[in-house]
Amino acid sequence: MLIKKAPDIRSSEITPKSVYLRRREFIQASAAALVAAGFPSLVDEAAAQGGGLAKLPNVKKSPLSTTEAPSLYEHVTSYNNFYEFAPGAGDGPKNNSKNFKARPWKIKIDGLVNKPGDYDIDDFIKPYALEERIYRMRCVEAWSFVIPWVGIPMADVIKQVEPNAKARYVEMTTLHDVGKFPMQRTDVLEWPYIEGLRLDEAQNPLTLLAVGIYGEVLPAQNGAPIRLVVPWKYGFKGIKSINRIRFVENQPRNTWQKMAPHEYGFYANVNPNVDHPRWSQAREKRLPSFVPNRKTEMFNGYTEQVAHMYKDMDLRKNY
Ligand SMILES: Nc1nc2c(c(=O)[nH]1)N[C@H]1C(S)=C(S)[C@@H](COP(=O)(O)O)O[C@H]1N2
Ligand SMILES: [Mo]
Repeated sequence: MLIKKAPDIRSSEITPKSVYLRRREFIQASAAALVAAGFPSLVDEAAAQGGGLAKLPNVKKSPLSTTEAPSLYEHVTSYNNFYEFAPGAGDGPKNNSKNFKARPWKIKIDGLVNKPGDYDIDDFIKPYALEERIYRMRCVEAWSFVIPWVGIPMADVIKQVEPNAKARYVEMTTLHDVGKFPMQRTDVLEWPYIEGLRLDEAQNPLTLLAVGIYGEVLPAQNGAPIRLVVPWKYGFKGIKSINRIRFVENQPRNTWQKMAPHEYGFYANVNPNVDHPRWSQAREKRLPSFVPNRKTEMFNGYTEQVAHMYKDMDLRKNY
């Protein structure tokens, strides 16, 4: 039953693209008009962009950032995947989240830790140093972006809460609240959305709990107020709007693995050599281009930082 549902979801993913493309033409026309009027191009200004949301203070730049130019804020915030707001990737999540309120928000840390806790989101964030990390991001559906995240290294949080010797995995959950997330009234996915990492993956220096993009708080469609960022894995691992982080002994069953286990696994490491059952993963479309004009790199280009975690594993079997 769940497997039959999955193709229905995918056919609906085709529609938003044409809407998005028309929007893109409009944005590019506006950019051209600005250049003609003597203003610098939007591309040059990408690093200075934002959406007029609250600025995050005291953000330290990180040496773990890529030197690739960030994508445009407008693109990163109007082509999203967030089933709690709209099925399929496109501008649905942006359009359907206009009234979303990311505060007040509670977050729970529990399971196999010495220091569990229930926090208000701002109290949770406060003790940690915020970093800007510009990462390449790659969706399992072969689109990609370069996004300047602002967040807390997850390793810092893990150190603070002290998982005990039995903890081997971290399970993360999206808030289940039909008042905030309209699609949770439907059964397009099993709610709440769940993701997980092995403890060493969660402790990897690249793993971030993001609270912002482009120096500002996260817009709703990008996962406000806090979401996971693991740049060497396919996008679906990056669970949004987290309200629970639980330390567990057994591998969590993540949402997309439940929906279609033969297509989406637990590890979901970006791998150009292992095709998705229905399409190639060798190349990618760096949005706003919809032409697969870039080669996808092993671990999305983060081999040096992450390959050691998988050296004894068959990555064809553990997809
Ligand atoms: N709670 C929740 N998290 C989610 C999703 C979702 O539907 N619900 N979609 C995932 C998928 S498939 C992708 S590609 C990324 C997209 O993140 P972005 O929209 O910020 O680029 O979010 C991931 N996190
Ligand atoms: Mo995705």
